[in-house]
Parts: sequence; C-alpha cells; structure tokens
Amino acid sequence: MPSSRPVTAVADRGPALAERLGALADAVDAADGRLDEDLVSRARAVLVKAQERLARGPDTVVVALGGGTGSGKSSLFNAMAGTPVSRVGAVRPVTGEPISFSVGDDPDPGPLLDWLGVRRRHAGPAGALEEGLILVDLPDHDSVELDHRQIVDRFVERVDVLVWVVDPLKYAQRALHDGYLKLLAAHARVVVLVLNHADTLSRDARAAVLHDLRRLLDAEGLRRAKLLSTSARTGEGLDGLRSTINDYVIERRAVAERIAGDLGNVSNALVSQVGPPHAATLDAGALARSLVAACGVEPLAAAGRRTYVNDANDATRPAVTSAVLKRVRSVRNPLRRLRRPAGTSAPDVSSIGVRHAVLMLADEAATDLPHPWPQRLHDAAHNAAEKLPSAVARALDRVDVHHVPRRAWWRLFWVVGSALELATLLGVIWLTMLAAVGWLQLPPPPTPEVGSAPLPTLMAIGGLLASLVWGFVRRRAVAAAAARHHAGVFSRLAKAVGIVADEHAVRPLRTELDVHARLSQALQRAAGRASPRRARSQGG
Ligand SMILES: Nc1nc2c(ncn2[C@@H]2O[C@H](COP(=O)(O)OP(=O)(O)OP(=O)(O)O)[C@@H](O)[C@H]2O)c(=O)[nH]1
Ligand SMILES: [Mg+2]
Repeated sequence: MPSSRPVTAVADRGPALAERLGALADAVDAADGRLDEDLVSRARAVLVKAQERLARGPDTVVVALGGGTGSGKSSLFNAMAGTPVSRVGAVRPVTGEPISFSVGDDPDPGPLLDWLGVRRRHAGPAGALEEGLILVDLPDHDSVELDHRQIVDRFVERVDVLVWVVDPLKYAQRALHDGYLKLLAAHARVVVLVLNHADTLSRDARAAVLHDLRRLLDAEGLRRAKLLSTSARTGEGLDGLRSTINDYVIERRAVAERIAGDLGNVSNALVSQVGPPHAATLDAGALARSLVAACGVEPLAAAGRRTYVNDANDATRPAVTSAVLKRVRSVRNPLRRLRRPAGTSAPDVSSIGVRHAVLMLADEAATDLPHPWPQRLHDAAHNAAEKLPSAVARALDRVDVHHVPRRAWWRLFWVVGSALELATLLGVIWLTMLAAVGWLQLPPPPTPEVGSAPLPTLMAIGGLLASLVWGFVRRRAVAAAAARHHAGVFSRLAKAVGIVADEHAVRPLRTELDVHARLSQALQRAAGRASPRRARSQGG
C-alpha cells in the first residue's frame, strides 16, 4: 500500500533527499526553544508534508493546472486527458473545485487524492500521457470566490508540479506574480508557465509577450521554470505541453524536487539564524587565570607561606634561641600560641571580578555568532556568574592552606644548630670558671689546647661564629622551602578554582556552543550545502 511507505521510500532514487530530511529533523530537535518559533514550526510543517507526500506514492507525479479565470486551464486539461472531463464555459468562473485525471492503472491513488482534497476523480488508460501521472484542474486563483483561492493555495503547497496557465491579457498580473510565482523561486524546476490563447496573437505579438514573460520570470528567480505557448482552440503547442508533463513523470524526480525546494527554503531561513559552522573555542585557561586573580588566591597562598615559615622556624631553630624566644614572645603576646595568622583563611572573592571574567569568556565565544546566540551565551554566563562566587569560596575553603607536613631536614638543622649553641655555651662557662680561678689567685688548672688555641676559647668563639653561619644557612633554606610551599598551595587553590569554573561556567557555555555546532552542521546538510557523508562523520 502506498500509504504505509515510510519517508525513506524516496531513498531508492534520492539518498540525498532522505539524508537532508533527516538532517532537518535533527536540526528541528536541537532548535526547539532556541530559534524563532514560527520558523521552527515551518520546518516541522515541511517535514510533515514531505512525510505525508512520500508516504502517498512517491512514484506518482501530481501536476496541477493553475491560473486566472478563463485562461483555459480546463480546456488544456481536457485536451491532455483526451476527453472532456472538466466543464469549459463562457460564464466565469467555471471550475469550482479540483478535478483529477489519473493515468494508468495504479490500483489506488486514493490516499494521495484524499490528502490533496480532490473529490471529483477520473481515470484513463495510459495513452499519450505517461502512467503514474495525476493531472489536476484547479479553480482560478484570482476568483471572486474566496474558497477558490484557498483551494489553490493548498494545492500550491502540496502538488509536485505546477503548470500556470496565463492568457495574453493577464500574464503580468500582480496577483499571480506577487501572490505565487515569486514565492516559488526555490521550486523553479517544477514550475511551468503556459501562455495559452496563442491563436489570438500575431506571430510578432506572441514573441514579444513570451519575451516579456521570460524577462519577468528571470527577474523573479524563476530562470529554471519552463515557458511554453499553446492554443487549446487550434491544438498548437499541445504536444509540447504533453511531452513536458510526461518528462516529469518519466523522470519521476518531480516529487523529490518539490520536497527539496521546500527543504532548501526553510533550511536557508534557519541557517540565517544559526550561521555557518563556527569553530568557537572557550578559553577555559584564561577564565581560570582571571578567576584566580578575582578570588584572592594569592593572599591565601601567602598565608600558607607564612604558616610554613612559622612552623619551619619553630622546628629548626636551635634549642637555646628557641627557648629564649618563646619566653620573650609569650610575655609580649600571649595569643601567639594559637599560631594561625588571623584573618587570612577566609577567601576574599570579588563577585564583580568573577562576573567580568565569565562574561568576557561568553563574549569571546559569541564573536561571529548571529542573533540569538550571543544573547543565549550571555544568559548562560549571567547564570554562572550568580552561582560562581559562593561555589569558588566553598572550594577554596576546602583547601587547607595552613597544613604543613613536617620535613626530615628540619631535624638536622635543629640538631646541628643546638650542638653549636651548646658548644658555645660550654666554652663561655669554661672561660668564666677559668677567669674566676685567676681572680682567686689559685693555680690555673691544665687547659687542653687544639693546635695552639685553648679549647674553651675555641668553643666559645668558634661556636658563636659557626652558629651565626648555620643560622644564616637555616633561614635561607627555610625561605627557599617556603617559596616552594607557596607555589604548591597556589597551584592547589588554582586547581580548585578551575574545577568549579569548569562545572559552573565552562560546561553550560560549552553545551550551548555544542548545540549551535550540531544545529549548524545539521542545517548545512539539510540545505544541501555539505556532503551528507562527510557532514555525518564530522557530526558524529
Ligand atoms: N481563442 C481561444 N480560446 C480559448 C483557448 N483556451 C480556452 N479558450 C476559451 O476560453 C474560455 C475559458 O476556458 P476555460 O478552459 O473554461 O478556462 P478556465 O481557465 O478553466 O476558467 P475557470 O475554470 O473559470 O478558471 C472558454 O470559452 C474556452 O473555449 C485558446 O487557446 N484560444
Ligand atoms: Mg476551468
């Protein structure tokens, strides 16, 4: 049954058309809620129409005769059918509803005629006309009867080939050119213009009218539309009309051509809202850098560095100095034992800075994108900028900048430094005792010597000098390690900011750009601008 054939039935003859229809369906899905609603519903209507038409016998070609009243549609219709099926008359208008003539023995062109809304149906065997043709005689489009025009409009939407019959007096009529022909530019391949009543014109006048009509059609984008002249009265040009109609049936491409025209029209209209495929990139790295600046990562890392310096100093400072310092400090500042530098743990996130960074990202990605994409990206960025400051603050809070693991080398500094201090102290005590013995005029005890220097002097002076040098080395080592620690904390914080930025800002924007890319690729395919196979592999 023709009515049960799916859209892909056309694939036998035109895989490209089936692909293009599929691409438009993809695009309509992605466009929903994003593009102009009227346009999206127009695209949906094209898909439905294609589906319906292809389901109702893609191998049948429907050719309708349209035109103004009295132009001779019914006369030509009868001449083509070879039998007086449609009434011809002198009182206008004559034809009030469409009449069909099906050629050949298609068991049931009914579903197609139902869909077209034809009630008066006739059929005849294939003779001068090709089998598979359904010829339809239409009422006049310029009628005083309003419903005539509505009938014509529906047929113009649905038939495969339109034959416009004009007469020498009304061929330039605006109702025809503005109301129909100009709108059919995308369908020019399936539009035929027939100048009837040719017998009423002299040879020169006919040539002039044909020339003028051709000029009009070309100017209206209908360069590919065929132009014939006929006389239903004398039979002149009827063979040409018949063979033109037969050609469409023989090629059987009219169905596909007609649908392709609709598809091209609506796809191009959608393309104008989407633009060509766009290699928009999101500079997530730049966003992370701006956020790091806006979120007070550096002061936090600096606080971590200070904690490191404090902890390392506490652990490496030699015992005596350390004990003395502790004593002095606890007298000066009893709270110091709490140790954490106050006021540096809360991240200082600037909402304005965050907003600026995210909007910049969206603006850059939107360059070259047509309306409404910049607005959509802007909205997504706006949304992200609302949530981002608190999310970043929470993420920064989770990084413990004050956590400083103990290092093995700290012990070495403490042991060596303390030993040097101890030697110095012992040397000083020893010298003091020797001085006391001298002052009491007692015999001096034997004092060991290293080389020619007495040991206590060596211990006191050498120990002091060595302590000073060791202290200098210790402070340099702590400072260098603190700088490394600072860098580590900074990168941990920056990474946390990057993760949050990715989740709240980059991902929603990327989703929007991905939809744009999908849409634009699908539309390029639907419009027939991209090779279907290549486009598919790109899209996948
Ligand atoms: N001289 C001449 N008269 C024609 C020709 N074709 C049709 N006529 C006449 O023009 C009148 C209108 O013809 P129809 O075929 O009824 O015209 P129509 O376009 O079907 O008109 P409506 O059904 O009212 O829209 C009739 O009297 C025809 O005999 C032609 O080529 N030459
Ligand atoms: Mg008629």
